[in-house]
Amino acid sequence: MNRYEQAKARFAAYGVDTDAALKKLGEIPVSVHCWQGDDVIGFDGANSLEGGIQTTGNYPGRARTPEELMADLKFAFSKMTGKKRLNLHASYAFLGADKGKVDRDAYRPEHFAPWVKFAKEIGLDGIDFNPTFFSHPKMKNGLTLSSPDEETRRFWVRHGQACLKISEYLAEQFGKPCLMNIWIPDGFKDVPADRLTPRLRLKQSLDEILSVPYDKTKVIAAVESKVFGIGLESYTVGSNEFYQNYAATRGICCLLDNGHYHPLEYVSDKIPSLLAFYDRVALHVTRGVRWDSDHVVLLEDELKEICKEIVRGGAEKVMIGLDYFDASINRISAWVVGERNLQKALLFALLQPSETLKTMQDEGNFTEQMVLQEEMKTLPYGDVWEEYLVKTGAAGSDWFEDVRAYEQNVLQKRK
Ligand code: RNT
Ligand code: ZN
Repeated sequence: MNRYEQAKARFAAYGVDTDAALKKLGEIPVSVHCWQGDDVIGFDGANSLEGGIQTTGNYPGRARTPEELMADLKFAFSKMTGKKRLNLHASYAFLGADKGKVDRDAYRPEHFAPWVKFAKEIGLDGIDFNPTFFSHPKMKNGLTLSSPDEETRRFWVRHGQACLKISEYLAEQFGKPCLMNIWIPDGFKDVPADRLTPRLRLKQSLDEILSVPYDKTKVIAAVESKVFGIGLESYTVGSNEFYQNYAATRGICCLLDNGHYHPLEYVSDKIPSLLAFYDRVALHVTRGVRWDSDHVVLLEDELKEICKEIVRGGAEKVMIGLDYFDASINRISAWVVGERNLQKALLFALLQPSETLKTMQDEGNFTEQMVLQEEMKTLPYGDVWEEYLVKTGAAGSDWFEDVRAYEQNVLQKRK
């Protein structure tokens, strides 16, 4: 018996089918964010990140052009595993001759055609999309969709509307729905004089965006709440309560970013709470260290709990996306480590004897439930993971050697 066969027998003793788990793992799509490669700068004119978020670090090799970002992404994807999608921001438009002439409120599907070509060439499952409501001169006093300045507010509404059309195009190109996630930075550094009116304006703006006809089977619109941003510590217009009620009353989706809550609130607990009311829920998987710092996703307990809830709730109901940006280490490695950790955590979740554990819970058999949960923690997951890499032809655990070579041959030459 080889190591996988031995592991398979160990899991089988608990009623867990490792072959079935590996098959399922290969079917769960993960949307990989394009913005880890260039520190969230984009191609449409920004040279710094604005809107309460920040990348820290100065590691050499940031992608500075669309060509560099695509090359890096292609290389990073070759070291990842499983079914993957690309998560794009509007600021990554290919404007070509429209550069300097067409602003974000008039971006069109054709500005994203090179991304479609790229994603198809490297065999991705589809593209998800995000309007970019930050790092742009049309933000006024830090506000976009909630701005009291009508011209500013209307500009950003038109941006959202343009993005709905682009999302619809992306869905059509792959024959799969496109998640369009709305996150805005709007908020205040200090004690607000009015907490309600900005929210009423945001509500109106979102209604205006969603009033353009779009095919709801193609575009899944989502809203991402947040508790605070850097320099916007006292108030966030798009709070959790605001967006959950908005999504519920408008029939759209909530996106949960696990860096966007107080440290003792857990997204693993929010997923099933929302699934009690919504058909689906979207995620931004990240790792906040003391704040929404967007560190690389590591294989930690909360990630495992999140993945257990994804698997238990029905993986097709949870749209998984990654959202982190570390500029202090090799950016390709950051991409790959985070994506592989998510896959490992999904595998861990798929290898739990979930039905047995549920029955124990229902029967009030909490002693045995604890014993089994703890016993499961030391089973040979690594051997099942290695089998997955072999079966899917994914890069082995020595993938970093190639990243080191890429750093020397490509990244270090970017000066
Ligand atoms: C910011 C949000 C948002 C962004 C990306 C770039 O706090 O998490 O999702 O990180 O859209
Ligand atoms: Zn996010």
